[in-house]
Parts: sequence; structure tokens; C-alpha cells
Amino acid sequence: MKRNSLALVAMAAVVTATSSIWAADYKLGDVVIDNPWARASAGTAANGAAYMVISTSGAAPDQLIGASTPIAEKAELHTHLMEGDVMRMRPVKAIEVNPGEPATLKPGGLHVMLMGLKAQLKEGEQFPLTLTFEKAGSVTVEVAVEAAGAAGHHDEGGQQH
Ligand SMILES: [Cu+2]
Repeated sequence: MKRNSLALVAMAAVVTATSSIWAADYKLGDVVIDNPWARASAGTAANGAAYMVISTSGAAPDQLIGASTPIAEKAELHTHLMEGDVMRMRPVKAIEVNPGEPATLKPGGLHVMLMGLKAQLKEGEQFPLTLTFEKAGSVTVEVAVEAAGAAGHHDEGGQQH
């Protein structure tokens, strides 16, 4: 529950829609955002990444088209692609969410890249992340910061994520 950033407190005050700070999933129209989380960052790390599972209960597809957070200069939608033997990140314009096909954002795959962290991401803390969908609109979720080694593999020399 520690919040040592005034920016985070200010942002939390404008959270609207159906989000509840401690809930693990969020609904926005037909779109459901499940378990948003991020890895704790090293003290000097410039970047971080947020992960979640996005699904829709509607009949039509939607897509995640943008993200923003007060804890980073900007947030971009990224994917990982293999180039030869090397995994590289590449920005994508949108992340598709199709009925029956949840979009899974996870380490080594799709993610919301947090560029230019303004504060270290510390295990046990949360930060707000606003997600914008083409049809459903925008919702602010609270991203739970988990241990640096949480959930799955990480690239070697992973400071750059
Ligand atoms: Cu990235």
C-alpha cells in the first residue's frame, strides 16, 4: 500500500469507470482486462513493461490502440519477434482482441512498454495505467508490481527488458 509518489496519488483520484484499485480484473464495455502486472525494475533501469490478458465478451473484435501512465515518459505497444537467433522488440500499432481469442501480454511476447521510468517499480506496489481501445474507449487499471524474476523467462542481460 505504500505510495510515495504524489503523481500516483493525483492520478488515482481521476480513475473513473468501473476500475477498483485492488481488483485484479477490469471491465470496460465488453472488454475485460485480467491481472495487469509488471516486473520490479532495477534501480537504474530506464524502461519497464506491463503485462495482462485482454479478452472481449462481445461479438465484435476490438483492439488496444494506446496506453499511458504517469510513471513513465511514454508507453508503447510492443511485441517480440525472433530475428535469427535474437529476440527483439518492435512497436506495434495495435493489439487485436478477438472474441474467443484473448490477447495475452506476457514476458517475451506482446507487452506495454514503459519508456523512461520516472520512478523505480518496486515489488508490492501498484501504478495506474490507462489503456485505450478503439471501440470500448479508455480505462485506467492498477498494475501490480511483482518480483523481478516473476512469471517466465527473461532475456539474458535483461536490464533493458
Ligand atoms: Cu518493449
